[in-house]
Order: sequence, then C-alpha cells, then structure tokens
Amino acid sequence: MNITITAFERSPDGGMGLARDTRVRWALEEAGLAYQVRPVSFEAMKQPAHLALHPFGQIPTYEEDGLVLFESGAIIFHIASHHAGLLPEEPNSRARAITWMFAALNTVEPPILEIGTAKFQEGDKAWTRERMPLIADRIRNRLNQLAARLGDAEWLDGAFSAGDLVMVSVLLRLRPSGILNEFPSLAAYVARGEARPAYQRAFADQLAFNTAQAPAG
Ligand code: GTB
Repeated sequence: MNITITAFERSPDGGMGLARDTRVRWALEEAGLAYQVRPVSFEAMKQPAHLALHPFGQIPTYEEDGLVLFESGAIIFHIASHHAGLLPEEPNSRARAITWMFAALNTVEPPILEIGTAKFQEGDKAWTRERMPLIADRIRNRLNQLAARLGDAEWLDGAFSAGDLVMVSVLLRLRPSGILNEFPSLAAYVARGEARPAYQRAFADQLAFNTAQAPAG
C-alpha cells in the first residue's frame, strides 16, 4: 500500500504540531502504516494540481493507490476503518468512538477555531478585544461539559480510540491560549495522548519536516 499525505511546506507554527497533518500522521502511526509526505507551499495549494486533490485548496490530503481523500476527520476515519487499533470491533463501542470523532470536530473544535479567526483574520477590527472574552467563555463552557463527561476516566469511552485521537488533537490547538490548563483533567488527558509512542513519532516527524534546512541555492 502506497500512502502519501500533504503538509505545509513550512507550517506557520514552526513545528508545534498544530497543523492538521499531525493528526493524520498520528493515526497512521497508531495503525503502523508507512507513508510519505509531500510538502505544498501556500501558493501551490491554490493551483489546479492541488485543487484536484482538495477542492478547498488546503492540507492535509491523503492518497492511497488511486484513492484521494481530504478532510482530516474523513482521512482518520478511513485509516481507522481499515486498520486495527483505532476503532473497537464491538459495533456499539465502535459507533460511540465515531460519535466522539464527530463531537471533537463539530462541537469542540469550532469555538476553538474562533480564536485564530479573531486573532489573525479580524485582529485589526475595533470589536476584536470585546469579542475575545466571549470566545474564551464559549470554549470554557464546552471544556466544562467535556471534563464532566471524562470524569476520572483515562479515555472518553473505554480504550483509546480515534475519538480520543481527534479530541486530543483538537484540544492541543488550545494550549497556546492557556485555557487548556484551566482544566487539569483535560490537560492530563491531552498529556496522556501526547505520551503515546505513536504521537511521539508523529510529532517528531512533523518537527523534523518543519525545521529541515532548505536545500541551498
Ligand atoms: N476541515 C479541514 C480538515 O480538517 O482537514 C480543515 C483543513 C485546514 O484548515 N487546513 C489548513 C490549511 O490548509 C491547515 S491546518 N490552511 C491553508 C489555507 O486554508 O489556505 C490549520 C492550521 C494552520 C496553521 C496552524 N498553525 O500554524 O498553528 C494551525 C492549524
């Protein structure tokens, strides 16, 4: 099986692992799959060759022997559906793990993404300073609910699953804001995800990729 994903040629985070190729790398590592990474510049992302893979001109994409996918959630679901280790076999447990993937992407991630929008796309607007605390409170509300459900458990629903992989990846985006540390049980949950050998490999690989010397000339 030949797998190629795309990633930023140079992630704006300089290798903090916050771009969405990291979650796909992590899923591939959990599944024990070898893969290649094709770097894409911001310019190339909007050109026809990349738009043929990703209609919205973004990363990551996933190519596997003629199959082309985009959307990190769909890519992780595809990997988890075809390889052991990311989704339970028992149908109801499997359905609940998939539910957590959707919850991470559709319910927890949207308010978190608002921080970036407010900072980088609307940072020059007069109302941004007033909007920031509203965004932070919406995030805190979600994290309170999530922490209440997680309780003292190690993972969201029994054994580690793709649901946890996506949720931890989404929560990692919050770390620079400091909000995650207001929720010690969630910070510990994220740390458990980061401690997994598969995450460590994915993180190290993306860091090396994002800090490699550009070829001279
Ligand atoms: N819903 C899609 C998915 O889950 O795959 C969203 C994909 C997406 O937002 N991709 C971003 C992208 O290609 C990169 S991950 N952006 C370029 C563009 O839209 O033109 C988002 C991201 C970017 C940078 C950081 N960072 O530097 O901290 C973190 C996250």
